[in-house]
Amino acid sequence: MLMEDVLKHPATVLSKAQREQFFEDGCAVIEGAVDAARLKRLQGAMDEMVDLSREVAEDDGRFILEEGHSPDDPRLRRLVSPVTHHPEFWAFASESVSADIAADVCGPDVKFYHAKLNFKWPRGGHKFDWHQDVPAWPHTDYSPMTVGIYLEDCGEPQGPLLAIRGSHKPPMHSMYDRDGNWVLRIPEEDLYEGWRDDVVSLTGPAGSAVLINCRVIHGSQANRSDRMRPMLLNVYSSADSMPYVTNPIPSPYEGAIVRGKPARFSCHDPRGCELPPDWSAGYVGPWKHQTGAEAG
Ligand SMILES: O=C(O)CCC(=O)C(=O)O
Repeated sequence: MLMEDVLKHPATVLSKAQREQFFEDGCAVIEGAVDAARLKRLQGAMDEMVDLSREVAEDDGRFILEEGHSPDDPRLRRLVSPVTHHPEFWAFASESVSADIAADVCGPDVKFYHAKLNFKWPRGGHKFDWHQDVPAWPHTDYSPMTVGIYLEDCGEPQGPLLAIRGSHKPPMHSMYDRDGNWVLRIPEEDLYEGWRDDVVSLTGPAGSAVLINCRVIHGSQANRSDRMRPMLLNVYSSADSMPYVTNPIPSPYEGAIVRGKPARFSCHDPRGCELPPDWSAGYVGPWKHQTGAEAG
């Protein structure tokens, strides 16, 4: 659904100002979005999954490990598709404020696409280079967006998500380098003059929701602190937005309608989208592709 049609529907959880900020900037932070009881359950599910990772010695499609990971000292970069591995995560993605927020910015009919739980372990947690999300998973329109939830407090030292305000509006950058390799990375020298003035640091206490438009340029720094930075990321679109490449993070819930009803007609934005490599042979996660990041 296109933005002008979304705005014809009243918002249910976002204020008018928050919704306008999201459409104008391509990003927003909603503090206190997740209630204390739900947050505790999500943290419990996360702890259970981290415990399970102790038995894992190398990336296995479920966990992407950070170097130094061991049974006594688990260090993770990502739990791939948390909705597949613990019911609490699917309950959250489908029944909670996460889907309500998506409905406020995607329109009343909302489709789930995929999820991930990104970690930045204390004194580590790799930086994420500047990139745009949607070239990794193009859809017929640009309604897809991510609801990110900080499961612990996230201030500057923890490596919060950073976004370049308004960068969802101009034509998108290529996620390939000059040699044609998919790098999911925008070199800073390719950004416009004065871009640093538009960087917003999306910090927030545990339970904050960070909203990210699928075209907005974003990234994050390493975690310089002694506290972990877990961030749950649920990706949704309008029900009438159709993905047309293999989902890099498939799950049994891909395409589930979590608000409203399924679409009868697809929505098409006239702006095309750069295509990613073929993910049908598997997806290794972004770190392997980003120049300078070690393999995950
Ligand atoms: O975890 C982060 O800091 C960045 C996440 C991100 O940009 C992504 O998954 O696309």
